[in-house]
Amino acid sequence: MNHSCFDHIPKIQYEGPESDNPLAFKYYDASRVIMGKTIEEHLRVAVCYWHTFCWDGSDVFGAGPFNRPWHGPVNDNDAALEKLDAAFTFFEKLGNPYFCFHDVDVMPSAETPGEHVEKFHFIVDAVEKKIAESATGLLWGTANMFSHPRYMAGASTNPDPEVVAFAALQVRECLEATHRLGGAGYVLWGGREGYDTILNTDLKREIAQLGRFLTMVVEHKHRIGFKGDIWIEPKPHEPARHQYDRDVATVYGFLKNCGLEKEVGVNIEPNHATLAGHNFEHEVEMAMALDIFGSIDFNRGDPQNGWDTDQFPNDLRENTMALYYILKGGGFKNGGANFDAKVRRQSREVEDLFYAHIGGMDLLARALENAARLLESEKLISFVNHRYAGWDSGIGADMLSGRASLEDMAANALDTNISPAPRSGRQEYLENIITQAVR
Ligand code: XLS
Ligand code: NI
Ligand code: NI
Repeated sequence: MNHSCFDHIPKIQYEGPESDNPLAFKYYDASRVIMGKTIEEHLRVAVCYWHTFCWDGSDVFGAGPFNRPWHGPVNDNDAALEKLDAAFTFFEKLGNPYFCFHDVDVMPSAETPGEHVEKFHFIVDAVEKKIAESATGLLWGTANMFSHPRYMAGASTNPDPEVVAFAALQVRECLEATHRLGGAGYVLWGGREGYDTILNTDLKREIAQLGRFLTMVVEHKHRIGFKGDIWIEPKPHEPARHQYDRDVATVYGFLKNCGLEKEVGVNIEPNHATLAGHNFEHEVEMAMALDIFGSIDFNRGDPQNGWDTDQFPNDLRENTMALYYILKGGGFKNGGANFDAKVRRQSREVEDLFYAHIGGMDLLARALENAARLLESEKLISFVNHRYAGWDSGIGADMLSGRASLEDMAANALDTNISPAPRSGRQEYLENIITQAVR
């Protein structure tokens, strides 16, 4: 059933860059082909359930001003079904091919383990029907193991194994639901896996718990035959002072330590990258280099403060850079472009949800075109290849292949009396190439 709250919103169409219609795409032309794939196939856009359909606009200073037409007074089965109607009506109008959800986003509130399972199953049945009738599928699912007070000291890293058992129940249920709903991936964001003070924390034990839990999740994935990917979402802090999944490189070290680097990848969020002191493209390229690139939670932070403000992306240069490295690395496979972004608190009308997503999709389509042009021109790549060309043969190639030892390298330096000439890194020249490519 369609929800009537969007009756006044037309189906969002592509009208081209000259259009003045705020409820139309200017750049996101879903079926346009770029480098052999349509824009829709490249980006695999997803709308997130939590910020868009669950959040009521509340912040730490006050109650939520949104008053969404689909938010009932109590979060029971009927309210969950109404929210589901609203979500799929929104997807139909926007034309996004995917969505993402946490278990608790879609289901009515539940307290006990039995209640959780019963209520989750009830709504997953309804979600399955919706997906079957609509053009929007599931990109990824995840379990929310951070909002309920039971998780205040973490989920799998909790000092109390009973809390970990509850987390195991949620993950088992949500992973199985994701599988059943045809999801392409399953995400584990660290939530409260970290700590606020070392004074009450057995760090070594917590890391062991985290590793064992992840191993159990991977085992279960194989047991049920889920063919999608599992991704960890790095974040350096917030909510905990120290989060174990700090950034892509830290996650990789952790995966290596557990022997799971071939099993688990990363879901990168630009606002988390900047909180970790990196930029977006650094995290993308690091994941590509380590072969753990999975998916992206597109958003942006505020350069002047240190929070996860989760604003919709609007920086064309930043996103051109990120998409360049995504395309260069082969693009999305199971992953996609999820908008883990929320409208500002005063943007309280349903139109604002459309403006936000239209803007984000237009931005990504434009950034994708820029990135494709950059890649096809080979300007950056040929510069970089030339810069490292010395490694293709001679002592450089011998060192990398393991044929040359430290001794061989040192002897080579003496024998050939090397005197390497300093060369320009040409940063400004390269930045100008980006300036020219960003349109
Ligand atoms: C929070 C995270 C969260 C994950 C899903 O900062 O971005 O929204 O994406 O649990
Ligand atoms: Ni996220
Ligand atoms: Ni976030």
